[in-house]
Amino acid sequence: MASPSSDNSGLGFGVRWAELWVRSLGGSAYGRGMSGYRVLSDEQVEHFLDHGFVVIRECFTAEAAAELTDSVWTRLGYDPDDKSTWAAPSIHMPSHRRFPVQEFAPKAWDAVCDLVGEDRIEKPYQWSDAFIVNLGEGADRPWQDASAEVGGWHKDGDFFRHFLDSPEQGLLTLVLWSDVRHQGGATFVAADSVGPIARHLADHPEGVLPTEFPIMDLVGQCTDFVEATGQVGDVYLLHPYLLHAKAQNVLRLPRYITNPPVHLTEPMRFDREDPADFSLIERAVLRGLGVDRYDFVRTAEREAVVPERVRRQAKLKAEEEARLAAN
Ligand SMILES: O=C(O)CCC(=O)C(=O)O
Ligand SMILES: [Fe+2]
Repeated sequence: MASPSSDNSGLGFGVRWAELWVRSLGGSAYGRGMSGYRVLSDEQVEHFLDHGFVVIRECFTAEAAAELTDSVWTRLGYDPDDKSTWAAPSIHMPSHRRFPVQEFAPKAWDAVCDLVGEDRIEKPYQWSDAFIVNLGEGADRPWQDASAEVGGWHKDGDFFRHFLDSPEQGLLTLVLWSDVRHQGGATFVAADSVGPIARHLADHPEGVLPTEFPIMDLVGQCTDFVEATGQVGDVYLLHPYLLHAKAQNVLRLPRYITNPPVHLTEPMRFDREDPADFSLIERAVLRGLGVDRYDFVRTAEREAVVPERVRRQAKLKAEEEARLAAN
């Protein structure tokens, strides 16, 4: 019996040649790997569908991060060497600078394209220096592992009424601007929350306001909890439905992340003619609902919500600008 490698005629040879050719391109940037994706491996795709997230390591250097994080202490008005000046345990800072992800972190950009589809990403797709700094959240109590019982679980998107197909938050992203260690102020992720959220949104075609999710009931259905640790430059790309919570920072090592959403150019679709057109985000929702297709019919208008965060961050920004000017 001829082995596949000895088959130099017809399809076998052609397939092998194509594989070598694609490999020589690195399976990214110029062409797609055999999996059909720019950077995601088949294992990462399966991980995303099973656990709702993937980690893309080393998307930018520590030096590139430092250029943006260097001014954090001036902006905060705290002394990095004197913890007694760290007035707030965690701070959601406003943004001063925005920059294109495609140039700053091309690997992360390619992975977002793999998950969402490049033409479905609202442009410009930018990140910023709106750091979420965790200096010592819950440092006054003993460490608790991730579970449904720790506080703070939420779904991101405080600025719109949520529907099953909402385009406002197409992907949740955790960009690590510092090393993030176990017990050092990471983010907890409920990795099996796509199903509960998908069912809740499918049951509510009239939409759900950000404050209206029955969070304890939803997170109570979850058992797969992850602490999103990593190194500076790592990027967690998470399904927009994933419930998550700020973890304690009992180590009191300064932790900086950002959580920029990806906006979609159009609502998600769960009834596409050709199943190959479903994005991985849409496939994860269908898997969560346990169906191959779903005809979602919205029964209320989309609605923007202006969260209190906007006013708070405008005030913080003015204070930060005054400190930067005085420095
Ligand atoms: O600080 C964190 O780890 C999470 C923050 C977060 O989830 C948010 O601001 O929406
Ligand atoms: Fe969040």
